[in-house]
Amino acid sequence: MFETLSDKLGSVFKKLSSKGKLTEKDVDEALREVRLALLEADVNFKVVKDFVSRARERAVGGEVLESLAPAHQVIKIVNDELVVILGGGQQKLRHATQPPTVILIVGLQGAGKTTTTAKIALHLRKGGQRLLMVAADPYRPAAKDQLATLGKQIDIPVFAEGNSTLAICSNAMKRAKEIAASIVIIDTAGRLHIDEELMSELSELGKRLSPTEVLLVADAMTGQEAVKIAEEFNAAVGLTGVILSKMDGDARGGAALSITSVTGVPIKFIGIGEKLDALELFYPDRMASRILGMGDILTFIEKTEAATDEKKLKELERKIRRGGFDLEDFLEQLQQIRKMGPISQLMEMVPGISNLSRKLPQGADEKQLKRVEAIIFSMTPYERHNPNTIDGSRRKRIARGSGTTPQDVNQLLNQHRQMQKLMKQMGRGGKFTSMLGLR
Ligand SMILES: Nc1nc2c(ncn2[C@@H]2O[C@H](COP(=O)(O)OP(=O)(O)O)[C@@H](O)[C@H]2O)c(=O)[nH]1
Ligand SMILES: [Mg+2]
Repeated sequence: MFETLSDKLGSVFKKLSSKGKLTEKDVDEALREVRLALLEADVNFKVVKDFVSRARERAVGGEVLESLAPAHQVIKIVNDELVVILGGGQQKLRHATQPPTVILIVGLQGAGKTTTTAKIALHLRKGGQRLLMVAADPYRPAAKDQLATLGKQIDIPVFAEGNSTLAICSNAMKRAKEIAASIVIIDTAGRLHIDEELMSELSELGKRLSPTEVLLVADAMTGQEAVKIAEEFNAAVGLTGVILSKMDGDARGGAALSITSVTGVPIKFIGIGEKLDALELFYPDRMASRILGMGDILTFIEKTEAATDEKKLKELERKIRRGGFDLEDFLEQLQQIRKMGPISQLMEMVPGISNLSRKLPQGADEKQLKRVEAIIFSMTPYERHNPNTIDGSRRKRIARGSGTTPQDVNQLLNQHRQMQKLMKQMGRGGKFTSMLGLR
Protein backbone atom coordinates (compact mmCIF):
# COMPACT_ATOMS: atom_id res chain seq x y z
CA MET A 1 0.00 0.00 0.00
CA PHE A 2 1.44 3.36 -1.08
CA GLU A 3 4.94 1.90 -1.37
CA THR A 4 5.99 4.01 -4.34
CA LEU A 5 4.77 7.25 -2.88
CA SER A 6 6.24 6.43 0.52
CA ASP A 7 9.65 5.83 -0.99
CA LYS A 8 9.59 8.99 -3.04
CA LEU A 9 8.42 11.23 -0.22
CA GLY A 10 10.89 9.59 2.12
CA SER A 11 13.82 10.60 -0.06
CA VAL A 12 12.47 14.14 -0.55
CA PHE A 13 12.27 14.63 3.20
CA LYS A 14 15.60 13.02 3.86
CA LYS A 15 17.22 15.52 1.57
CA LEU A 16 15.31 18.36 3.19
CA SER A 17 16.20 17.27 6.72
CA SER A 18 19.89 17.12 5.91
CA LYS A 19 19.88 20.81 5.12
CA GLY A 20 19.22 22.31 8.53
CA LYS A 21 18.19 25.87 7.78
CA LEU A 22 15.85 26.11 4.81
CA THR A 23 15.32 28.81 2.24
CA GLU A 24 12.16 29.43 0.29
CA LYS A 25 13.93 27.88 -2.67
CA ASP A 26 14.59 24.68 -0.73
CA VAL A 27 10.92 24.41 0.16
CA ASP A 28 9.87 25.04 -3.42
CA GLU A 29 12.21 22.40 -4.70
CA ALA A 30 10.96 19.89 -2.16
CA LEU A 31 7.34 20.65 -3.00
CA ARG A 32 8.09 20.26 -6.68
CA GLU A 33 9.32 16.76 -5.90
CA VAL A 34 6.30 16.07 -3.73
CA ARG A 35 4.14 17.14 -6.67
CA LEU A 36 5.90 14.72 -9.01
CA ALA A 37 5.62 11.92 -6.48
CA LEU A 38 1.88 12.47 -6.15
CA LEU A 39 1.38 12.55 -9.91
CA GLU A 40 3.39 9.36 -10.26
CA ALA A 41 1.16 7.81 -7.63
CA ASP A 42 -1.70 8.52 -10.04
CA VAL A 43 -3.33 11.19 -7.91
CA ASN A 44 -5.79 13.40 -9.78
CA PHE A 45 -3.89 16.41 -11.19
CA LYS A 46 -6.33 18.97 -9.81
CA VAL A 47 -6.04 17.46 -6.34
CA VAL A 48 -2.25 17.61 -6.64
CA LYS A 49 -2.32 21.23 -7.74
CA ASP A 50 -4.47 22.33 -4.81
CA PHE A 51 -2.42 20.22 -2.43
CA VAL A 52 0.86 21.82 -3.44
CA SER A 53 -0.45 25.36 -3.41
CA ARG A 54 -1.94 24.95 0.07
CA ALA A 55 1.23 23.32 1.39
CA ARG A 56 3.40 26.03 -0.12
CA GLU A 57 1.34 28.80 1.35
CA ARG A 58 1.82 27.35 4.81
CA ALA A 59 5.45 26.30 4.39
CA VAL A 60 7.14 29.44 3.18
CA GLY A 61 5.90 31.57 6.07
CA GLY A 62 8.58 33.01 8.32
CA GLU A 63 7.58 30.91 11.28
CA VAL A 64 8.35 27.65 9.53
CA LEU A 65 11.58 28.74 7.93
CA GLU A 66 12.83 30.34 11.12
CA SER A 67 11.94 27.48 13.42
CA LEU A 68 14.77 25.26 14.57
CA ALA A 69 13.43 22.23 12.75
CA PRO A 70 12.03 23.66 9.52
CA ALA A 71 12.25 20.37 7.65
CA HIS A 72 10.04 18.73 10.20
CA GLN A 73 7.59 21.55 10.07
CA VAL A 74 7.41 21.03 6.31
CA ILE A 75 6.85 17.31 6.81
CA LYS A 76 4.11 18.10 9.26
CA ILE A 77 2.46 20.42 6.77
CA VAL A 78 2.59 17.77 4.05
CA ASN A 79 1.16 15.30 6.52
CA ASP A 80 -1.68 17.66 7.46
CA GLU A 81 -2.52 18.27 3.83
CA LEU A 82 -2.50 14.54 3.12
CA VAL A 83 -4.99 14.11 5.92
CA VAL A 84 -7.13 16.80 4.31
CA ILE A 85 -7.23 15.18 0.88
CA LEU A 86 -7.85 11.79 2.45
CA GLY A 87 -11.00 13.25 3.94
CA GLY A 88 -10.04 14.77 7.30
CA GLY A 89 -11.61 12.75 10.07
CA GLN A 90 -12.79 9.19 10.23
CA GLN A 91 -16.35 8.74 8.94
CA LYS A 92 -18.36 6.15 10.77
CA LEU A 93 -21.24 4.18 9.33
CA ARG A 94 -24.57 5.78 10.07
CA HIS A 95 -27.27 3.88 11.84
CA ALA A 96 -30.97 4.37 11.24
CA THR A 97 -32.88 5.91 14.12
CA GLN A 98 -35.58 3.34 13.43
CA PRO A 99 -34.00 -0.12 12.82
CA PRO A 100 -33.22 -1.82 10.60
CA THR A 101 -30.35 0.16 9.17
CA VAL A 102 -30.23 -0.54 5.44
CA ILE A 103 -26.88 -0.58 3.69
CA LEU A 104 -26.94 -0.70 -0.09
CA ILE A 105 -23.74 -1.97 -1.67
CA VAL A 106 -23.19 -0.84 -5.26
CA GLY A 107 -20.38 -1.04 -7.79
CA LEU A 108 -19.14 -2.63 -10.97
CA GLN A 109 -18.73 -6.34 -11.43
CA GLY A 110 -15.58 -7.71 -9.89
CA ALA A 111 -15.04 -4.66 -7.67
CA GLY A 112 -15.52 -6.77 -4.57
CA LYS A 113 -19.15 -6.08 -3.63
CA THR A 114 -20.10 -9.58 -2.52
CA THR A 115 -16.90 -10.12 -0.57
CA THR A 116 -17.23 -6.69 1.03
CA THR A 117 -20.86 -7.34 1.97
CA ALA A 118 -19.74 -10.31 4.02
CA LYS A 119 -16.78 -8.40 5.44
CA ILE A 120 -18.99 -5.57 6.66
CA ALA A 121 -21.52 -8.01 8.09
CA LEU A 122 -18.78 -9.73 10.05
CA HIS A 123 -17.40 -6.39 11.21
CA LEU A 124 -20.80 -5.16 12.38
CA ARG A 125 -21.68 -8.37 14.13
CA LYS A 126 -18.59 -7.92 16.27
CA GLY A 127 -20.24 -4.72 17.40
CA GLY A 128 -23.23 -6.72 18.57
CA GLN A 129 -25.57 -6.16 15.61
CA ARG A 130 -28.01 -8.70 14.24
CA LEU A 131 -27.53 -9.01 10.51
CA LEU A 132 -29.25 -10.04 7.34
CA MET A 133 -27.42 -10.16 4.03
CA VAL A 134 -29.39 -9.88 0.81
CA ALA A 135 -28.33 -11.18 -2.62
CA ALA A 136 -30.25 -8.77 -4.83
CA ASP A 137 -29.05 -10.13 -8.12
CA PRO A 138 -31.79 -12.03 -9.94
CA TYR A 139 -29.75 -12.36 -13.14
CA ARG A 140 -26.86 -14.51 -11.96
CA PRO A 141 -27.69 -17.50 -9.79
CA ALA A 142 -23.98 -17.80 -9.07
CA ALA A 143 -24.10 -14.46 -7.29
CA LYS A 144 -26.62 -15.79 -4.81
CA ASP A 145 -24.59 -18.95 -4.28
CA GLN A 146 -21.45 -16.93 -3.65
CA LEU A 147 -23.08 -14.85 -0.93
CA ALA A 148 -24.78 -17.94 0.54
CA THR A 149 -21.40 -19.64 0.83
CA LEU A 150 -19.87 -16.63 2.56
CA GLY A 151 -22.92 -16.43 4.83
CA LYS A 152 -22.37 -20.03 5.92
CA GLN A 153 -18.72 -19.33 6.63
CA ILE A 154 -19.54 -16.57 9.06
CA ASP A 155 -22.92 -17.89 10.13
CA ILE A 156 -24.96 -14.90 9.01
CA PRO A 157 -28.30 -15.45 7.19
CA VAL A 158 -28.60 -14.68 3.49
CA PHE A 159 -31.87 -13.79 1.78
CA ALA A 160 -32.44 -14.09 -1.99
CA GLU A 161 -36.13 -14.81 -2.69
CA GLY A 162 -37.86 -12.95 -5.50
CA ASN A 163 -37.77 -12.62 -9.25
CA SER A 164 -36.68 -9.01 -9.55
CA THR A 165 -34.26 -6.82 -7.68
CA LEU A 166 -37.08 -4.80 -6.16
CA ALA A 167 -39.06 -7.89 -5.18
CA ILE A 168 -36.02 -9.47 -3.51
CA CYS A 169 -35.41 -6.30 -1.56
CA SER A 170 -38.95 -5.78 -0.34
CA ASN A 171 -39.24 -9.46 0.63
CA ALA A 172 -35.94 -9.08 2.44
CA MET A 173 -37.25 -6.16 4.48
CA LYS A 174 -40.14 -8.32 5.66
CA ARG A 175 -37.74 -11.08 6.61
CA ALA A 176 -35.58 -8.57 8.46
CA LYS A 177 -38.60 -7.67 10.61
CA GLU A 178 -39.38 -11.31 11.30
CA ILE A 179 -35.90 -12.09 12.52
CA ALA A 180 -35.49 -8.68 14.18
CA ALA A 181 -32.38 -7.87 12.19
CA SER A 182 -30.87 -4.53 13.16
CA ILE A 183 -28.89 -4.19 9.95
CA VAL A 184 -29.69 -5.30 6.40
CA ILE A 185 -26.86 -5.30 3.87
CA ILE A 186 -27.93 -5.52 0.25
CA ASP A 187 -25.44 -6.81 -2.30
CA THR A 188 -26.63 -5.55 -5.69
CA ALA A 189 -25.89 -6.76 -9.19
CA GLY A 190 -22.98 -5.19 -10.99
CA ARG A 191 -22.13 -4.61 -14.61
CA LEU A 192 -18.85 -4.63 -16.42
CA HIS A 193 -19.36 -1.00 -17.34
CA ILE A 194 -21.64 1.72 -16.16
CA ASP A 195 -24.88 1.63 -18.14
CA GLU A 196 -28.20 3.43 -18.05
CA GLU A 197 -30.17 0.39 -17.05
CA LEU A 198 -28.07 -0.36 -13.99
CA MET A 199 -28.14 3.24 -12.86
CA SER A 200 -31.89 3.62 -13.21
CA GLU A 201 -32.45 0.33 -11.40
CA LEU A 202 -30.21 1.43 -8.53
CA SER A 203 -31.78 4.84 -8.34
CA GLU A 204 -35.24 3.23 -8.22
CA LEU A 205 -34.00 0.93 -5.46
CA GLY A 206 -32.69 3.95 -3.62
CA LYS A 207 -36.09 5.64 -3.75
CA ARG A 208 -38.00 2.57 -2.59
CA LEU A 209 -35.69 1.58 0.24
CA SER A 210 -34.32 4.94 1.35
CA PRO A 211 -31.19 3.18 2.58
CA THR A 212 -29.22 4.58 5.50
CA GLU A 213 -25.99 4.07 3.60
CA VAL A 214 -25.25 3.73 -0.09
CA LEU A 215 -21.71 2.44 -0.29
CA LEU A 216 -19.75 2.14 -3.50
CA VAL A 217 -17.21 -0.64 -3.61
CA ALA A 218 -14.45 0.48 -5.95
CA ASP A 219 -11.32 -1.39 -6.93
CA ALA A 220 -8.37 0.68 -5.71
CA MET A 221 -6.10 -0.92 -8.27
CA THR A 222 -7.92 0.83 -11.09
CA GLY A 223 -6.68 4.22 -9.90
CA GLN A 224 -8.33 7.20 -11.57
CA GLU A 225 -10.86 4.88 -13.19
CA ALA A 226 -12.22 4.24 -9.69
CA VAL A 227 -12.55 7.98 -9.20
CA LYS A 228 -14.52 8.33 -12.43
CA ILE A 229 -16.80 5.47 -11.46
CA ALA A 230 -17.39 7.07 -8.07
CA GLU A 231 -18.36 10.34 -9.73
CA GLU A 232 -20.89 8.62 -11.96
CA PHE A 233 -22.43 6.49 -9.25
CA ASN A 234 -22.61 9.49 -6.97
CA ALA A 235 -24.40 11.53 -9.62
CA ALA A 236 -26.86 8.73 -10.36
CA VAL A 237 -27.66 7.25 -6.96
CA GLY A 238 -26.09 9.53 -4.35
CA LEU A 239 -23.35 7.82 -2.37
CA THR A 240 -22.84 8.13 1.38
CA GLY A 241 -19.47 6.44 1.32
CA VAL A 242 -16.83 4.59 -0.64
CA ILE A 243 -15.11 1.35 0.19
CA LEU A 244 -11.83 0.93 -1.61
CA SER A 245 -11.21 -2.75 -2.14
CA LYS A 246 -7.93 -4.43 -3.05
CA MET A 247 -5.79 -1.81 -1.35
CA ASP A 248 -3.43 -4.68 -0.58
CA GLY A 249 -2.61 -4.93 -4.27
CA ASP A 250 -2.33 -1.23 -4.91
CA ALA A 251 1.19 0.16 -4.65
CA ARG A 252 0.33 3.63 -5.88
CA GLY A 253 -2.68 4.85 -3.97
CA GLY A 254 -4.04 7.31 -6.53
CA ALA A 255 -7.66 6.32 -5.97
CA ALA A 256 -7.45 6.68 -2.21
CA LEU A 257 -5.74 10.04 -2.48
CA SER A 258 -8.16 11.51 -5.00
CA ILE A 259 -11.60 10.03 -4.56
CA THR A 260 -12.82 12.10 -1.62
CA SER A 261 -11.42 15.41 -2.89
CA VAL A 262 -12.96 14.84 -6.33
CA THR A 263 -16.35 13.49 -5.30
CA GLY A 264 -16.84 14.83 -1.79
CA VAL A 265 -17.74 11.30 -0.70
CA PRO A 266 -15.76 9.93 2.26
CA ILE A 267 -13.90 6.62 2.22
CA LYS A 268 -15.38 4.58 5.05
CA PHE A 269 -13.52 1.29 4.77
CA ILE A 270 -10.66 -0.25 2.86
CA GLY A 271 -10.38 -3.88 1.79
CA ILE A 272 -6.92 -5.29 2.32
CA GLY A 273 -7.22 -8.91 1.32
CA GLU A 274 -9.50 -11.70 0.18
CA LYS A 275 -10.23 -13.04 3.64
CA LEU A 276 -13.38 -11.85 5.36
CA ASP A 277 -11.55 -10.14 8.19
CA ALA A 278 -9.45 -8.14 5.73
CA LEU A 279 -11.45 -4.96 6.15
CA GLU A 280 -10.24 -1.84 7.94
CA LEU A 281 -11.97 1.31 9.01
CA PHE A 282 -10.47 4.17 7.10
CA TYR A 283 -8.59 6.71 9.21
CA PRO A 284 -7.20 9.58 7.11
CA ASP A 285 -4.64 10.54 9.75
CA ARG A 286 -3.27 7.04 10.20
CA MET A 287 -3.19 6.58 6.46
CA ALA A 288 -1.21 9.80 6.02
CA SER A 289 1.42 8.77 8.53
CA ARG A 290 1.55 5.36 6.96
CA ILE A 291 2.27 7.05 3.63
CA LEU A 292 4.93 9.27 5.12
CA GLY A 293 6.42 6.43 7.10
CA MET A 294 7.24 9.08 9.64
CA GLY A 295 5.18 7.91 12.54
CA ASP A 296 7.99 8.64 14.95
CA ILE A 297 8.48 12.24 13.99
CA LEU A 298 4.77 12.95 13.87
CA THR A 299 4.40 11.34 17.26
CA PHE A 300 7.16 13.56 18.51
CA ILE A 301 5.52 16.68 17.17
CA GLU A 302 2.26 15.60 18.74
CA LYS A 303 3.93 14.89 22.03
CA THR A 304 5.59 18.26 22.13
CA GLU A 305 2.31 19.90 21.33
CA ALA A 306 0.50 17.90 23.99
CA ALA A 307 3.12 18.50 26.64
CA THR A 308 3.22 22.18 25.95
CA ASP A 309 0.82 24.15 27.97
CA GLU A 310 0.37 27.40 26.10
CA LYS A 311 -0.51 29.36 29.22
CA LYS A 312 2.45 28.05 31.15
CA LEU A 313 4.75 28.93 28.29
CA LYS A 314 3.47 32.48 28.27
CA GLU A 315 4.03 32.74 31.98
CA LEU A 316 7.48 31.32 31.59
CA GLU A 317 8.30 33.80 28.88
CA ARG A 318 7.29 36.63 31.16
CA LYS A 319 9.45 35.29 33.95
CA ILE A 320 12.41 34.85 31.69
CA ARG A 321 12.13 38.38 30.48
CA ARG A 322 12.13 39.56 34.06
CA GLY A 323 15.11 37.35 34.78
CA GLY A 324 13.07 35.46 37.38
CA PHE A 325 13.56 31.93 36.12
CA ASP A 326 14.09 30.14 39.41
CA LEU A 327 14.72 26.54 40.40
CA GLU A 328 11.01 25.86 40.70
CA ASP A 329 10.59 26.79 37.04
CA PHE A 330 13.70 24.85 36.20
CA LEU A 331 12.16 21.76 37.76
CA GLU A 332 8.90 22.30 35.98
CA GLN A 333 10.65 22.67 32.66
CA LEU A 334 12.52 19.44 33.20
CA GLN A 335 9.30 17.69 34.11
CA GLN A 336 7.63 18.99 30.99
CA ILE A 337 10.44 17.62 28.90
CA ARG A 338 10.26 14.35 30.74
CA LYS A 339 6.55 13.98 29.98
CA MET A 340 7.56 13.63 26.36
CA GLY A 341 9.48 10.41 26.91
CA PRO A 342 13.07 9.30 26.92
CA ILE A 343 15.06 12.42 26.28
CA SER A 344 17.83 10.97 24.19
CA GLN A 345 15.27 9.46 21.83
CA LEU A 346 13.36 12.69 21.53
CA MET A 347 16.47 14.72 20.94
CA GLU A 348 17.50 12.45 18.12
CA MET A 349 14.20 12.78 16.35
CA VAL A 350 14.50 16.44 15.69
CA PRO A 351 17.68 17.91 14.26
CA GLY A 352 16.85 21.43 15.45
CA ILE A 353 16.39 20.30 18.99
CA SER A 354 19.42 18.07 18.91
CA ASN A 355 21.46 21.19 18.23
CA LEU A 356 19.85 22.82 21.21
CA SER A 357 20.42 19.80 23.38
CA ARG A 358 24.13 20.34 23.10
CA LYS A 359 23.64 23.74 24.66
CA LEU A 360 21.43 22.42 27.42
CA PRO A 361 22.96 21.15 30.65
CA GLN A 362 25.13 18.18 29.83
CA GLY A 363 23.79 14.68 30.23
CA ALA A 364 20.18 15.65 30.60
CA ASP A 365 19.11 12.06 30.65
CA GLU A 366 16.58 10.20 32.73
CA LYS A 367 18.82 9.33 35.65
CA GLN A 368 20.17 12.82 35.88
CA LEU A 369 16.67 14.18 35.78
CA LYS A 370 15.61 12.08 38.73
CA ARG A 371 18.61 13.30 40.68
CA VAL A 372 17.88 16.90 39.80
CA GLU A 373 14.34 16.41 41.00
CA ALA A 374 15.49 14.89 44.26
CA ILE A 375 17.84 17.80 44.89
CA ILE A 376 15.25 20.47 44.19
CA PHE A 377 12.67 18.65 46.32
CA SER A 378 15.13 18.79 49.23
CA MET A 379 15.28 22.57 49.07
CA THR A 380 12.99 24.90 50.91
CA PRO A 381 10.68 27.06 48.78
CA TYR A 382 12.79 30.04 49.77
CA GLU A 383 15.88 28.34 48.42
CA ARG A 384 14.15 27.37 45.21
CA HIS A 385 13.17 30.95 44.55
CA ASN A 386 16.52 32.34 45.63
CA PRO A 387 19.21 29.89 44.56
CA ASN A 388 21.90 32.49 45.21
CA THR A 389 21.37 32.15 48.94
CA ILE A 390 22.42 28.50 48.92
CA ASP A 391 25.73 28.50 50.76
CA GLY A 392 28.03 25.74 51.94
CA SER A 393 25.96 24.59 54.90
CA ARG A 394 22.69 24.68 52.98
CA ARG A 395 24.38 22.72 50.22
CA LYS A 396 25.40 20.03 52.68
CA ARG A 397 21.90 19.79 54.12
CA ILE A 398 20.31 19.53 50.66
CA ALA A 399 22.82 16.87 49.61
CA ARG A 400 22.06 14.80 52.67
CA GLY A 401 18.31 15.16 52.12
CA SER A 402 18.47 14.04 48.52
CA GLY A 403 21.08 11.32 48.85
CA THR A 404 23.56 13.22 46.72
CA THR A 405 26.82 15.07 47.33
CA PRO A 406 27.40 18.82 47.78
CA GLN A 407 29.21 18.68 44.43
CA ASP A 408 26.04 17.39 42.79
CA VAL A 409 24.10 20.25 44.31
CA ASN A 410 26.72 22.65 43.11
CA GLN A 411 26.60 21.22 39.63
CA LEU A 412 22.86 21.65 39.52
CA LEU A 413 23.14 25.26 40.62
CA ASN A 414 25.66 25.87 37.86
CA GLN A 415 23.41 24.23 35.30
CA HIS A 416 20.53 26.36 36.39
CA ARG A 417 22.63 29.49 36.12
CA GLN A 418 23.75 28.44 32.66
CA MET A 419 20.23 27.72 31.52
CA GLN A 420 18.99 30.98 32.99
CA LYS A 421 21.58 32.83 30.97
CA LEU A 422 20.72 30.93 27.84
CA MET A 423 17.05 31.54 28.30
CA LYS A 424 17.54 35.21 28.92
CA GLN A 425 19.31 35.43 25.58
CA MET A 426 16.62 33.59 23.74
CA GLY A 427 13.84 35.08 25.78
CA ARG A 428 14.58 38.43 24.26
CA GLY A 429 11.92 39.22 21.72
CA GLY A 430 9.69 36.46 22.99
CA LYS A 431 11.48 33.90 20.91
CA PHE A 432 11.71 31.27 23.56
CA THR A 433 8.83 29.10 22.46
CA SER A 434 9.61 29.28 18.80
CA MET A 435 13.17 28.41 19.63
CA LEU A 436 11.98 25.09 20.92
CA GLY A 437 10.10 24.63 17.66
CA LEU A 438 6.94 24.33 19.64
CA ARG A 439 4.89 26.65 17.52
N1 LIG B 1 -6.78 -9.00 -2.63
C1 LIG B 1 -8.04 -8.62 -2.47
N2 LIG B 1 -9.01 -9.23 -3.18
C2 LIG B 1 -10.28 -8.83 -3.02
C3 LIG B 1 -10.62 -7.81 -2.10
N3 LIG B 1 -11.95 -7.62 -2.15
C4 LIG B 1 -12.42 -8.52 -3.06
N4 LIG B 1 -11.41 -9.23 -3.58
C5 LIG B 1 -11.47 -10.28 -4.62
O1 LIG B 1 -12.02 -9.72 -5.80
C6 LIG B 1 -12.74 -10.68 -6.52
C7 LIG B 1 -14.13 -10.17 -6.85
O2 LIG B 1 -14.85 -10.02 -5.67
P1 LIG B 1 -16.44 -10.10 -5.60
O3 LIG B 1 -16.82 -9.84 -4.20
O4 LIG B 1 -16.93 -11.36 -6.21
O5 LIG B 1 -16.82 -8.87 -6.53
P2 LIG B 1 -18.27 -8.41 -7.03
O6 LIG B 1 -18.40 -8.89 -8.43
O7 LIG B 1 -18.22 -6.91 -6.97
O8 LIG B 1 -19.27 -8.98 -6.12
C8 LIG B 1 -12.79 -11.92 -5.64
O9 LIG B 1 -11.82 -12.83 -6.08
C9 LIG B 1 -12.41 -11.40 -4.26
O10 LIG B 1 -11.77 -12.38 -3.48
C10 LIG B 1 -9.57 -7.18 -1.36
O11 LIG B 1 -9.75 -6.24 -0.56
N5 LIG B 1 -8.29 -7.63 -1.59
MG1 LIG C 1 -20.96 -10.14 -6.56
